Order: sequence, then structure tokens, then C-alpha cells
Amino acid sequence: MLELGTIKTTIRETMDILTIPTHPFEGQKPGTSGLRKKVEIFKQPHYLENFVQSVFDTLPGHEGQTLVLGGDGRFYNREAIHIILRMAAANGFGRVLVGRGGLLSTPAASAIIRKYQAFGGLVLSASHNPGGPDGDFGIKYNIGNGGPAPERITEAIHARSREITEYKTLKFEEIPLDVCGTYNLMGTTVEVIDSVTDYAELMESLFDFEAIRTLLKSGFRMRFDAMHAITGPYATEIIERRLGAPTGTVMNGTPKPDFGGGHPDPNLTYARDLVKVMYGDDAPDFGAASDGDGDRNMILGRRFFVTPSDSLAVIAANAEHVPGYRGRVTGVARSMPTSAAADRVAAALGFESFETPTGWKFFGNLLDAGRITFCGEESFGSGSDHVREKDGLWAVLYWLNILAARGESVEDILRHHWQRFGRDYYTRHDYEEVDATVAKALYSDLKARLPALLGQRFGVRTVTLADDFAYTDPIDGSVSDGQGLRILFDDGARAVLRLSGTGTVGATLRVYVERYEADPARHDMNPQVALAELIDVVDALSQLKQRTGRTQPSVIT
Ligand code: VG1
Ligand code: CO
Repeated sequence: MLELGTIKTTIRETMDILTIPTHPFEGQKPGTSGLRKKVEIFKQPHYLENFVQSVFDTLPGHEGQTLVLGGDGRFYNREAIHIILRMAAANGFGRVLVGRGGLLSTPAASAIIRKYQAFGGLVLSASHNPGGPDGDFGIKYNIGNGGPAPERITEAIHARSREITEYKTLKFEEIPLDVCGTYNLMGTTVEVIDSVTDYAELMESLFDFEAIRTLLKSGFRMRFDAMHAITGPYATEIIERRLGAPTGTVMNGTPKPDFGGGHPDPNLTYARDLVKVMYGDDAPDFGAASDGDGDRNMILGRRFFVTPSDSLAVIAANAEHVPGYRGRVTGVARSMPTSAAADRVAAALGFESFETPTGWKFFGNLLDAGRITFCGEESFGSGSDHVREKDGLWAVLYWLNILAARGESVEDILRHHWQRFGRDYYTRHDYEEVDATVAKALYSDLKARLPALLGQRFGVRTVTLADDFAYTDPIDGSVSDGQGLRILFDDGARAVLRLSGTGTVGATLRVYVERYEADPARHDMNPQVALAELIDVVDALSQLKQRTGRTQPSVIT
């Protein structure tokens, strides 16, 4: 681990443990990925403290153990880090590893939990949600495998938050977060560690850096948009310093508390700066972006967009080009709304495939059991068994490794992939900030109609299955139901409707549709055209447009 000078300090303030009386707050229920609320809610006295104490209270055996702590640097990150450091010490953790400046990307936090065999970690992030005083804040607990806490733990945390009466903290001056060093706080060791080094070393162990260096020297040009968020320092170190890409390859590389006023979500709508470059004259060969906390990725070729579902399939199909994965792929998992493209690769190459509910926490058991090597979601997330989170930069490096090994363009790689496996046309339409009552009623009305849809014809298609997706974990047998409405058709086409579990204002409705096209002569359609009929079916069945008063989705991906 890189340390910029070790400071050994014992804080000599009054360090009595303080027990602070408190009352429960409503709604401290972790969603798809932790607890996310407006900053102003998190800043209420006791709000963050209650949640953190609820986490600690549900973790028997944490005394004397190691906790990893860091966040994506959004507004309120630093204050929250100090609050949690005091509470972790008061609650008897033996050691806290905190990223310098209080910063850790989500995948780096996962890597560090694993590398140092920590008990768990607290990651401060609301991911792709906007930041700043009027934006969102978030916190989630990761377990010792480095991955998001499974549902039984998040449910226990929520239950605890509803009956909490006090929390423990310490009185001490703030430790300096901006220099690596070691501090002793009443028997709890706090180590401020470099945020990037461990992660960068892990990446070097997986990919052919030499081949990528050669590619970058050969005239191949790329851009990486960090969107003013956490991946800036990681991408600069790895892509510019270690791989030798020219300075300026990383755009928007300095993390800002409000992400420069933007929406740090790497898609065609929000990654505007990158899209402009990649669709402009003299566009580079390769473009990529990551989100607020560094776990998402968008992959672009020259004037060419790779859907996240296809990206996962390409990753799974090209493991033989990548040193860390060659000859050892056991399986691939995708979240339910993600297209079937990865399943086709698994079937053709003879490894297992799995369909899980939305959210990375459902991949953990499969990864731990060695049943899958890769996993991904349609929401710009892909990853592998190297950590237990999705990993934006990992996906970018994986693509660079494939590009270096195959010597083809991004577009050609996709075209050849479709020729071999067929193309799954795919799109997602989001309706954001819909009135929550309207959204819930619409959802439950459609749910009630599902049984009657079986066998019904819509245009050329007949419904073969319509249900509310429920998942039985193949490793521990736990059941998670209510995971999204799906309508499957006889030609393999599919429509899915879900309510988001990460939004903080009103409700977000997500509509996902896909259909398969085997014939390469028909691989050139605009997905919105290829899928228009299916979108219309969802609208007709749910009356989405009429009931929400929207004529257009907020975001199309
Ligand atoms: C969304 C995505 C989901 C992803 C989750 C967390 O959840 O759809 O696939 O796992 O965000 O990603 P929802 O419930 O809003 O659909 V991140 O980068 O926000 O941690
Ligand atoms: Co994220």
C-alpha cells in the first residue's frame, strides 16, 4: 500500500464514549443499493447516526474487527466520514481503513474489504443520483465478501432503525483525512490509506497491460469521461500513468462535491461531453464513462453505442483474450431485466447462466460459490469475481484488452458477435419523478391483469408467461419475490415493468423490452423502431402514458 508518510498520532482529547438518546426516523429502509435520501434529510440531527448504529447493532461479532470506510466524495461525504469514524470507535471496531480524503469508489471499497479481510464496509454514495446541497446522499453496508449486504441483513437493519433509542459516539477532534497515516483512537486504529493503489494493482493482475500500452502507442485514441465523479483519480492513475495514454484522455477527472452540477450517470443522455466527442468529426476509436461512485460504465465506439446487455455478452464471449479469465469461466449471471444476450453466449460456449433480481446483492452468493465468473445488469453495470460490486473501470480495461487482442473496432466486434450469436434488440424507457400514488396503482393494476394475459395474442406474438418475478437463490435457498412484472412471448420477446428502488423523488417507472433477431441481414435497425410494437403493448396494457400524463420517457437507453 502506498503511504505518503506515516503519521502516528494519539488523539488526547476527552474520549469518553457518549451515549446519545434518539428516536426512530421513518423510512430508513435500504433500497436496491443502500439508503438514499436528499442531503437535507441526511443532515437532520441523528439521522445518519441512527442508521449507522442500526447497522452496527445488527452485526454481532464486529468488536475488534476491521471496517472499511469511504465514499464517492459527494456533498456531505466528509462530515459523514467523521461521524462514522467516531461511531465505529465508540462501537468497538478494532481498525478502520478509510480512503484518503474520505474517498473510495464502490469497487475499490469492495477490493479493499477483500484484500484486508475486513469484517465489512460502509460506502457513502447515491451512485448516479445528482449531488450537492440539493442533491442526494446515500450509505450502504457491505459484508466481508466485499459485496452489498443481502436482503436478510438490510431487512434487519431497517427493523432495528424502527426501534432505536440511542447511539454511541466519541468526543474527539477530527483526524486529518488528507494525508495517509495511522491514528489510535481509544484502542481503535484508524488508517488513512491511499484510495487508488490497491485497486490499480488488482487491475494490473487481471489485464494484459503490456498489450494495452502497445495499442495506445499505435495511434489508437480513446477518451474516458469521469463525469466529475470518483473515477477521475483512478482513471488518471491507471489509464494515463500506468497505461501511458496521453494527458487529457481522462475528461472531467477532478471529483467535485456536486459533480459539476451534472447527473453522474454514464448514458447517452447524461454523458454529454463524451457523446459529443464520440459522435463528432474525427472521433476517437473508443470512449467510456463511469458514474458517481465508479461502479457503472458506458462503452462507445466511434459513433457507436454498445448496450450494457451486449457488453456483458461480449465480455463473456472473449475471456480467452484476457489473462485473468482465460480458461476459467464457470458461468454468467444477469439481472432479470437485462437482455438474454449473455445467456446465448453461455449456451454456445458451455457454461452456466443465471437470472437474478435487480441489484448487485443477488450476485454475491453465486460469485462466492464459484458458479459464475461474470455478471451484469442492463443499467450499465458489469463485473466479475475479482470483487463483489459492479466495476466501471474494470469493464473499460476489459474492453481495452479485447480491442488490443483482436485489433478490430468496437463496432466490428459487435457486428461479429451478432453474426455468431444473433442480436437481442433492447431498450429501457424510464419515467422519472412520477407521482408515487399513480405509479403504484398503475403497477398493481397491471399485476392484477397478468394471469389473464396467458395465451393472449398481441400482433404476431402470443403471451407464454406473465408473472411477478420471484427468485430462489440457488446457493442458500432464500426467496425474494415482488421483483418486477414480466410478460414473455412465444418468439422470445419480452416486456418488463419495474418500480425503481433507488430514486428519491416520487416514483420512477422502468419499462424494459427486447426481442431476438437471428438474421444478420436484419441487424441494422434502430432499436426504437425494432421495438416500437412491444413498447406499444406495454403502454396499452398499463395505460402508462395516459395515467402518468407523460408523452415521452424521461430517459431512453
Ligand atoms: C438501479 C438499476 C439497478 C442497479 C441499481 C444500483 O436500480 O436499475 O440495475 O443495480 O440502480 O446501481 P433501480 O432500483 O433504480 O432500478 V448504482 O450504480 O445506483 O449503485
Ligand atoms: Co453506481
